[in-house]
Amino acid sequence: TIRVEQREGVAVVTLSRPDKLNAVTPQMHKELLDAFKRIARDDAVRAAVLTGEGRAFCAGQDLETVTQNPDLDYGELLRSGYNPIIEALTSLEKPVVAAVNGVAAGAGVSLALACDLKLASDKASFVQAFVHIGLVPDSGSTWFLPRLVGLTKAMELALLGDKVSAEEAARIGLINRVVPHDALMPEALTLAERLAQMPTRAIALTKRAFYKGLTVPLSEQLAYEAHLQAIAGKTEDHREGVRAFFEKRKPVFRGR
Ligand code: LHQ
Repeated sequence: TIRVEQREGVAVVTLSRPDKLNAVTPQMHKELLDAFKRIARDDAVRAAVLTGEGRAFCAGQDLETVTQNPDLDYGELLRSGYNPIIEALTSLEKPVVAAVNGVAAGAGVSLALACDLKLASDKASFVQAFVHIGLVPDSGSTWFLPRLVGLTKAMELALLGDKVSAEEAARIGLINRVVPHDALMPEALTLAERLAQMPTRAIALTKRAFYKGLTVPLSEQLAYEAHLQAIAGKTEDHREGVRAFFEKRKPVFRGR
């Protein structure tokens, strides 16, 4: 239900149930978690792209799996299905680019929000669909939304569940940038390839710092930055960066 391709230091993960708008099944949970665990372990991969096949990015939970199983424990579905994937994305020590190719709904939006940089096609849209079926935003949406767009807008998106265009999503800071539909994958790959040649350790530590910083007081964050900088300062890539600066040449970072 997903495809993983590898090229030039970049892994491309494609949600692949196009006839179901890439709605998420238990099988897809398993495959996604597996894919990001493998990406985490593979030193040759230094960036990832997450996208969807066909006209949708991801329609969220496959609601057929819900109706087929009236005893389904939703808490458990989140704890064992979605949450580990969201944590795998945010804790991945490599940058992840979301290439939102079409509509994203429910937990499909959450998947995109858990990526580090978010590009969207001009045909993409974002729907906090949960409220339309009497559910709470999940898979991190209640955490990400107010942090990304502020509480005022987050409340509006979640309570009304209106479809937001890619352009509006970029304007409110839900995503980084909108690109013409046909340029989406080329741009996402160019961006990921660029990231794959950057100092991977520093990027990993930066991700960690930002996520921690969202939940701690400044004094604690200053101490954490000092801790992380001590680690970054010992990397080969840091030494190479400084050397290249004085030699007035482009640095060659190896991700260690
Ligand atoms: C679908 C789906 C879908 C199955 C379109 N499932 N078939 C959930 C449950 C429990 C606990 C844990 O957490 C979660 C997390 C969640 O993600 S809850 C939110 C689940 N997602 C939704 O409620 C979104 C439902 N879908 C939609 O609102 C629309 O389909 C969107 C906005 C995604 C796209 O709209 P359109 O472009 O107008 O397409 P469509 O509605 O015509 O859909 C096309 C087909 O895909 C259609 O089937 P059909 O046989 O008529 O062609 C839909 O039934 C099917 N489909 N989403 N999530």
